Amino acid sequence: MKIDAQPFESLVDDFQQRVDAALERWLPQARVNPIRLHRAMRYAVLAPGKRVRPILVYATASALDIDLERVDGAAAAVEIIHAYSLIHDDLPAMDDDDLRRGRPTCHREFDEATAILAGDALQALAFYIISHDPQMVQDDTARLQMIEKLSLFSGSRGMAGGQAIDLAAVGKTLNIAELETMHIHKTGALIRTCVQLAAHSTSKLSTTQFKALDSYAKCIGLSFQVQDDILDVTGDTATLGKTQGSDSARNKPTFPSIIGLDASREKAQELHRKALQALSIFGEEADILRYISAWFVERTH
Ligand code: GRG
Repeated sequence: MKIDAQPFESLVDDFQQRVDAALERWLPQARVNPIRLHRAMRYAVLAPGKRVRPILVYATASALDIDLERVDGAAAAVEIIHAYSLIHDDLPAMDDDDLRRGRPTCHREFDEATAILAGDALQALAFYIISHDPQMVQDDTARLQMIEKLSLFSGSRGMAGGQAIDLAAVGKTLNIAELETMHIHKTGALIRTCVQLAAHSTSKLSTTQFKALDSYAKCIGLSFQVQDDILDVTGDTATLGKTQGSDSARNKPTFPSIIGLDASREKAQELHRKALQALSIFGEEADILRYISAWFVERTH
């Protein structure tokens, strides 16, 4: 299916601006004590990232005709969890990276202890937002479901677990199934959360629709990572805003290193096709989600 990208590009810009405003509202001011910690939190979150995860929250909400202010908190919370994961991932004890989003990593700009604390405090802030935001759906059961999903998918059975598998895999030979399992957790789980948080913001969704959206999210969560691995080989550091080739330099298993570049591209396209297939029960109201799936496999950074 060919989607006319133009109307969606400006919608995505709107979503980016919208989440930036929400993040600004929720983040502690830099002049408030403890100043250094708050500056580090703001530095990491407000750095120029793509805002893929909040965009997905808003896109799912708009496909489901949910008022966007109802998901501002969810959009901010997933981006904040993502920012915490990047801070910790870049630490010397993990990937030991110097560059993130085109800037020095948080521990390089501040110091290791501040970076660890900034990650910790951001994780707590995300849960504060989800449990507190007065604009969110006024249904305690739905709010609890969102807290449950965010904690499950970002914890040891989701993103943090994927990171543990990743660290254990350095220098090892993984087969494609093992690599997929790692990425389904490390990258896919938080992307899946984005769609589910929006879906829990309405009571009008049938189980079939919820499952279809979840299948879509699983496909694009993995395609995003396949494309990330491809870009680690084909991208350049300036465009990526992080060090190109860092995965292969660290001897990390990636899709191109296991199945080759061409098969990796085909894999990304296959996941894109499956994502579109999962959305087949929805009409053109879900075109924004179809566009996002295409964007994930065509992006250059
Ligand atoms: C430390 C608990 C813990 C988890 C770390 C997300 C993660 C798990 C590590 C980041 C390293 C990495 C390359 C993960 C793969 C997911 C990914 C592609 C992250 C980068 O996300 P983008 O491209 O980044 O959305 P921006 O900067 O645009 O937000």
